[in-house]
Parts: sequence; C-alpha cells; structure tokens
Amino acid sequence: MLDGILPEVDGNATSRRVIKASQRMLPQGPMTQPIYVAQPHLPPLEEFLPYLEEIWSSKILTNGGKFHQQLEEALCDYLGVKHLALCSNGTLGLVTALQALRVTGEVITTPYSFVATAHSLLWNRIEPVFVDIDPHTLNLDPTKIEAAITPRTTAIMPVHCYGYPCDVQAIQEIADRYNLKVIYDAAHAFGVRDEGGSVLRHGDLSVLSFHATKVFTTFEGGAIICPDARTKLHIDHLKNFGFVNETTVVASGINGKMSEINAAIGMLQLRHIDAALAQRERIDTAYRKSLREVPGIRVLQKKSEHTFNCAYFPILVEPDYPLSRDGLYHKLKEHGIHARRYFYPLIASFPMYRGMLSAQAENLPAATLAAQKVLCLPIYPALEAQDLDRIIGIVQGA
Ligand code: T4K
Repeated sequence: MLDGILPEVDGNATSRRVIKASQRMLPQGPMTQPIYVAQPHLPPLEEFLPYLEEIWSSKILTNGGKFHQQLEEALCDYLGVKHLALCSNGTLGLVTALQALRVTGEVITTPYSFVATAHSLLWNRIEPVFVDIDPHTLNLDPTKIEAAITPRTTAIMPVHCYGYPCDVQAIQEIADRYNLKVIYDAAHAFGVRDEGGSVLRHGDLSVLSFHATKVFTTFEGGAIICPDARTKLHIDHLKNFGFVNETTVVASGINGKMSEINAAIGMLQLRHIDAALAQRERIDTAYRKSLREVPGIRVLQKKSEHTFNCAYFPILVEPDYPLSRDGLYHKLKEHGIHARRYFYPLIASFPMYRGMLSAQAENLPAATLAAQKVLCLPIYPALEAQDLDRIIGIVQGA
C-alpha cells in the first residue's frame, strides 16, 4: 500500500464522496499546493540506495550494464512481450524504430498527439501525412487511411492515444493489403492489454516512453518492442552508434542508450507498479462516477475486454457545458489545478507542418474539434482524496 493516497473505494464509498463534492458545488479558494496534471510515483529514497551502491562499486554507468540487462528481461516478463530494447527516451525510440525498418517517403500518422510523433518522421526526412481521428476513440480513423495512401507511402504510425488501444486489426489489414510497415507510438500504453494480451505486440514495432510524466518512469527513457531477436539485435546496434564489437560498425547509428542509473530506477519502479496502477484506476473510477451526470462533460469509453493503465483522464467539454474548455482550464488554474489541454494546438497547426496539404483543418475535422474540447484532469497515484473532490467539485459546479 502506498503512503498518503486515495483510500480504497468501493462503489458506495465513491458515490458518498461524490455527493459530498457535488453538495459543496463550488470549491473554497485556491489550494496551497499546486496540483499538476501528472506527478511521478517515486518509491522511498532509501529503497534506491542499494542500487546506487552497486553502481558506485561496479563503476559501470552505461553501455548495457547489469541493470540495463535486468530491466529488459523484467519488462519483457511484466509486459508479456518477447523482445524489448531500452532506449534513452521515447522520441529517440521512434526515430530509431523508423531507421530500423528503413522507412522512407510518406508515413500516415495522426495529427492528434504529442509533437514527438510527427517530429520523429521529420528527423528521418520522412513526410508525415496526417489522417483524421475517430471522434469517439481519438485514435487514427482506419476508415480514412486508404484514401491517403500514395505510391510513396511506406508505413503507418498510429498512437494509442491516452493508452486507449487503436483499432489494431483494421490498421493491420490495410497495412497487409498495401505492404506497409506499422510502427505504434505506444508512449501512453505501458501495461495496456487487449483480448489477446499486450497491446504492444501489434504492428512491426511499438515504442514506449518512460518520461517523468508517464505511468512507468525511468526519469527519461523508453523502449522499442520487437517481434524477434534479430530485430532487437539490429536496434541494439543502431542505438549504440552501429557498433557490433570494438572495431566493427554496421550502420550510421546514434547514441540512444539508457544509462545504468535510469535502468536501476526502472527496476525499483517495477516493484511498485501494480500498486501505482491500482491507485490510478481508483481515481479514474471516481472521476467517471462523479462526472457521468454532468451535462456537457464527456469521457472516453473503456472496453470491458481491455486492461487500461489510466495514464490520463481526458474529458471532452461539449457546447452544452456552461464554460468553454478554455474557460474550465482557466477556472481550474485559478484554484491551483493545472489541468492540461493535451493535444492543443494540433500538431498539424505547428509551423513545420501547417503548409502540408494533409495538415489543413478541413481535412482533419475530428482532430480539430478534439483539440478544442479536450482537457486532461490530474491523475497520479499520490493524488489526495480531498484534492480529487475539489477538482470534481469545480468541474461539477462550473
Ligand atoms: N509520443 C507521445 C504520444 C508522447 O506523449 C510523448 C511524450 C512522446 C512520444 C515522446 O516521449 P519522450 O521522448 O518524452 O520519452 C509532457 C512530456 O514531456 C512528454 O514526455 C509527454 N509525451 C507529453 C504528453 O507530456 P509537457 O511539456 O506537457 O511536460 P511538462 O514538463 O509540462 O510536465 C507536465 C506536468 O508534469 C508538470 O506540470 C508537472 C509534472 N512533472 C513534470 C516533470 C517533467 C513532474 O511532476 N515532474 C517532472 O519531472 O510534455
């Protein structure tokens, strides 16, 4: 059990707390401590000291040391995947994944994501072709993909946005029909499972982020999930300048390695991850129960056959809500609650993309609307019950 966090809630307890929050309606003044959209879950510091002592005594700081190896194995076990290559962050993971599959030309992707998704393409001199999202899942809409395929298209890069699985089957069918690679930006999808197991098994490669704001963090870090040992070995070379041994370089690789200190943090995080995920789920449940009846607030639907990680709690602020999305964002901020408008502005509207034909707002109506409506409310294991009540109270009472 984690310290100082939301107590166990069953259905009745949650609704009692919800009634309390709604009775109060408007919160009383600003909070003393700001509440951010995310907060890393850090285990007690003393638990980290033995890892540091080992690093200090071995003096192996990086280049595939003991903790790096341990974490790769432990994550394969935990996530239920066969092969995984750690890397220094999710963005370098995406860049390296594209290199590993020798992707060129045009890649179909979503405009509704963090900029790193499209930036990873530009860094490889690949042209992103933006395709609209499904307004219900906020993921790439498979029914719109085929119309965007040209002779230059070589791959599809969808995102499991907020950790909600893409329509992986429909995407794979299109990829198979047109002989395209599929690289999932799975930055949000740590531990997410569908009917058949980890959602990370889909596509040619999937890339996780272990950034400080993520469900599972190594401070900075990421991983590329590979289908076989050969692909992992190739990626291991690519992330180490292309070195195979002391004197042989097989590719123009990059330095994308994870250090021992980050890997050690990962090992420690893994010991606490189940408790942290359970806390997130309780907060997600409390939000859902109390916001269900609020006119003008919509939440994403969870499929019962999927396992979610509750990485984010996005709400859609619809026109029948008394405030605009930005109005609610500012109101929460006045009370010290820093909700975030992920993903506004839309990637397609940034200067390096906005001149592209596929980036025009009229081609992306669902993504454009989502960027105007979505607000991500704070969700992290240490979010206190009284703070959660206050956030809910503000949203209910606006
Ligand atoms: N693909 C997708 C779909 C992604 O969402 C991301 C990253 C990537 C790829 C790339 O993965 P990495 O290369 O990052 O591994 C944050 C993160 O920086 C970014 O990693 C993340 N997505 C994105 C969705 O969110 P910001 O600019 O919103 O971060 P920031 O610094 O404003 O942090 C948000 C809040 O979190 C802060 O208000 C306080 C809290 N926080 C943050 C940090 C950094 C902490 O409590 N401790 C911390 O150390 O982008």
